[in-house]
Amino acid sequence: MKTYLNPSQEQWPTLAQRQTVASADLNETVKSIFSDIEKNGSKAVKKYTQYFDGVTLENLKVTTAEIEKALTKVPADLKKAIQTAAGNIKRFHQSQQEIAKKIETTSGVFCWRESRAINSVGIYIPGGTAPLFSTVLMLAIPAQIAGCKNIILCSPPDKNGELNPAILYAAQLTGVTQIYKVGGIQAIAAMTLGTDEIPKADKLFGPGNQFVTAAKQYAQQLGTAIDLPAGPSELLVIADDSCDPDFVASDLLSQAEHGGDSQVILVTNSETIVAKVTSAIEQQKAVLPRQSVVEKALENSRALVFETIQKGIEFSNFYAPEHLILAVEDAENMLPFIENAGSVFLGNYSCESAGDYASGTNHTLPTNGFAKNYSGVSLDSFVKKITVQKLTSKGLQNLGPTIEIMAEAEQLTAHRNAVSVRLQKLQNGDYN
Ligand code: HSO
Ligand code: ZN
Repeated sequence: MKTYLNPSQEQWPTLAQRQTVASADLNETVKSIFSDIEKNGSKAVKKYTQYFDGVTLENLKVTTAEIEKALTKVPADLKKAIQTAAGNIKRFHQSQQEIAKKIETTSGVFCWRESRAINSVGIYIPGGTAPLFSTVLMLAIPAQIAGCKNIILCSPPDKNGELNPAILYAAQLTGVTQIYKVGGIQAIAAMTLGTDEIPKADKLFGPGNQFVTAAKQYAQQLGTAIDLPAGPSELLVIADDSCDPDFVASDLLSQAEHGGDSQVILVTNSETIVAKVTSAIEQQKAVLPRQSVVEKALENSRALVFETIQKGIEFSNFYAPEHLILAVEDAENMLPFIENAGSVFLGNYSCESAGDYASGTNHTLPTNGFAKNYSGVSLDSFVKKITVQKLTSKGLQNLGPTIEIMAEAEQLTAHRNAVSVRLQKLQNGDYN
């Protein structure tokens, strides 16, 4: 980790830069797979599964028998841990349910908002080295609370044509309605377009590699909503003398282990802390199984020493991290100064892993500076808000003249008339 002492404001944009992955232009590939799947449905999906995942599948849908078999393979303690996490995630997302507040803006004019679930949501769970069954919890639980009718899950099959048992356990625990053994561009295309086997989703969720990301972007162009612009994981830790360098090192490593493109940043007011954290990183790293991934991530990570923690917070707001740990004295009092961050962790005991797995908050968060203008996934991501109004005759009499004047000024006479015909009849005594 390279250290910068009191970096000037001019250096901030460079220091806030994320690694730019030279992403191949995948658009043509994405388009051709989408159009093949549109024409040939699940026959095409199976063809790509054979080509990209190396397995020939007769059925893409995971059967009840397969789920039951998988459930026997998940160790009891893992099942229990998943249940505990699911309980907390459920409680936190249930607390986001809004009770419609009806307000009277003018006497006799009532306005309110109601939530309705998005009918069909598609959840993509990547396969590969780390089977993210925790992401199943983060996406399916709020979908279930929202009342989404179809909760479709797609994940790439392994070489034996199977899905990770913990993914299946989490899916059946959280009310996923259909599970398919499909990954990559073909999964996103199938959920965007709908096939003879896989239903069409109204909104797509979940992380993925550059193929999945490109496919989700294309899906968005076709009118299917997506959760967030995807990007590699990141963590910024602000630490002062009250921190424990071992804790800080463990947090930085926990995020660095996600991928070589992850970025972790230490912001502090003391060079001694940088030295202590760096040596703790060296020690802890030595026994990590994903050491090479961690090392790659640390190459594009940095330690920044500012004169004051306040200045460090300014940098953090500029960087807008996905995750922000405040390992500082009186962390809670610092919170009002935090303007841009996906999720904040207060004090020495709030490790990022808690939010990744089990405390209750969602781990699908804005990366790459998008915390400046996006929120993480929440119950809101699975609903639409419908506004409703009701005007009584008195309400229309009170507000009508305002509407008439505005419509007249916009030269929209029919708009004005919609008020005038009513007011006229009310004045005539046609209605009471
Ligand atoms: N830190 C990841 C989520 C995750 N961590 C899943 C472990 N499993 C989101 O940035
Ligand atoms: Zn993580």
